[in-house]
Amino acid sequence: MVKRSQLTGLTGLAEGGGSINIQGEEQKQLDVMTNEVLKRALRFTGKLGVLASEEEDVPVDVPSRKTDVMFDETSKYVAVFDPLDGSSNVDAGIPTGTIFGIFEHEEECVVENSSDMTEDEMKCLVNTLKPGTDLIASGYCLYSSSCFFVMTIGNGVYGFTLDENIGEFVLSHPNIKIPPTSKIYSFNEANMPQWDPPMRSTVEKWRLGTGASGNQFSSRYIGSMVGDVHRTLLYGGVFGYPSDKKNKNGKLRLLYEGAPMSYLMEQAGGLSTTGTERVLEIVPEEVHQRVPIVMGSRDDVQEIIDAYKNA
Ligand code: AHM
Ligand code: MG
Repeated sequence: MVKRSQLTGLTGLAEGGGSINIQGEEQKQLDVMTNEVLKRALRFTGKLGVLASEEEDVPVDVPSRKTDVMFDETSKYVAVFDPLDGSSNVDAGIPTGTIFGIFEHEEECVVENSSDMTEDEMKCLVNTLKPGTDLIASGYCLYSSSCFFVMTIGNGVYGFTLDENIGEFVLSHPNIKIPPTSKIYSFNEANMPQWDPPMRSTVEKWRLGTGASGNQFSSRYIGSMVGDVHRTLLYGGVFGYPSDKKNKNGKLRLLYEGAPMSYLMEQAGGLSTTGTERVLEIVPEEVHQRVPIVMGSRDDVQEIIDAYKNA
């Protein structure tokens, strides 16, 4: 859909700009449609109990398990996802992606009417929100010059490339390991004056080549987390959206952006921190909660953690 969107009238805002998600962001047509496609595809696996999405106000109980023969006691997984991350870029043909995480969920939430939930029903659904340390799988799909599918099930990171000639994802990047030190940082540098002093001073050192590694850093920033994280995993680097004066929790969402990507990053031998906390250990209190993030090559992220510790 993304690839053909310029030809099929799927560019631009949903409902001519009238569709706003719970976070106050205008939804693009593709945000809405990719969310629907994912919901439907996940539902048809028959293994899904609850899902939470960037484009849904609250966690959603996958309906009619009781009556639908496809659903049985194996419907025990919770899927969290951002259906089209970086969608502000999509009309210009810049890479976008889908981010997902999978949790196990023992308790069954029976929701009678999802548009009018009782407090208990809502509590049950919110209880499905777990810290990243409980993820049993996570990954992303990157829609770029190739379509990549990169995932972990807790034993390393594996990258697949879609071979359109045969319609299959082919293992192209077995056991991805991020280089331990790097020369690339990837932040929205326009926010730098607003960053916390330890963050700012470390990046200033990297610019000058006076940081711990002595490397003179270069800057790469697409503004699409999936693309920036993909490059960071393969080439090494530090990607982030740190806390700033205006946005204490940065911009990225914990549940379906921060935690799944942090799980991948750690599985590839890298680190992911808020500056003061391991991102994977943060227990979400709400679906769309934001979290400051600095992730990537181990030694460089450690330098940021040390700078916060010493501050
Ligand atoms: P989105 O989920 O609404 O697309 O926002 C997330 C995106 C990330 O892909 C990217 O890292 C970040 O927002 C870029 O933000 P900014 O434009 O402030 O640099
Ligand atoms: Mg996003």
